Amino acid sequence: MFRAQILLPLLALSMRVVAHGNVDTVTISGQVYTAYQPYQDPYKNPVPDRIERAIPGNGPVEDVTLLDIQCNGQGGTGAKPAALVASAAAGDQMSFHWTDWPSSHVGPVITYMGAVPSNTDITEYAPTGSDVVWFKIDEGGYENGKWAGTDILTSQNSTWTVTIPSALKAGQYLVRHEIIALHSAGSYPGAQFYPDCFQIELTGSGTETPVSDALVAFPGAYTADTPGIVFNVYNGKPDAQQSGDAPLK
Ligand SMILES: *[C@@H]1O[C@H](CO)[C@@H](O)[C@H](O)[C@H]1NC(C)=O
Ligand SMILES: [Cu+2]
Repeated sequence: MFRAQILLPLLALSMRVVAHGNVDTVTISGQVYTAYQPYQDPYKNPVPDRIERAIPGNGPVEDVTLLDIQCNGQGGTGAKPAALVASAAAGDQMSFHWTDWPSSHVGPVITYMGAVPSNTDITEYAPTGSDVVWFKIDEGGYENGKWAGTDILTSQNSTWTVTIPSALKAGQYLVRHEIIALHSAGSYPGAQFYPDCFQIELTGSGTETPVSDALVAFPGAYTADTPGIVFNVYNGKPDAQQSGDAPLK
């Protein structure tokens, strides 16, 4: 009892100073882009144009019911469209380089894409929570004693690389790349979501679109009951149900 009373304020203090993280550069089809810099861009004049939608900082979203869970944001407002669009070809690679990721923040690294409606431009499109447009193209979880988020990421120069499905139909897409940190996820709320969204224009001769069963909305994809969102990392292995890419049709 005595010990707990002393430890609690210390813990609270250390949680405030711990660094989290965000994507700081992204390489798409060989072209390197500076990601949105939350601690620099807003203070520049003019504010630089980016392919990434603005994020409020390097901290997490924890409420899975807010629009913020989609592309990051603050206070439920979500993220606004960005000015630039990266060009990519189906089958090409995208590499996300994260700022130093704290070793305590273990969890999966997941990437979704979302097609922009053909009558809309991506620089004006922000999906609502009822737009069921997102499909998973990549996920790393826990395998052979290693977490994607931290162990693998750190061993790869803080870089996560995904391949755009080669059969995917050309057009504009949002790319939502996230780490879910599970170090406090034993109960909800607790899991920490760190999503970053990028705007791409896909070329190529692909004709396929995701099957409708594979599509989710943000918010909506994650709930307080989703396996893997409530998870005790200190007491077992993660549920494998989140793995696998979305099937295309
Ligand atoms: C690590 O990634 C950064 C950002 O992409 C890059 O500038 C740097 O050259 C990489 N380092 C190595 C050793 O690959
Ligand atoms: Cu953190």
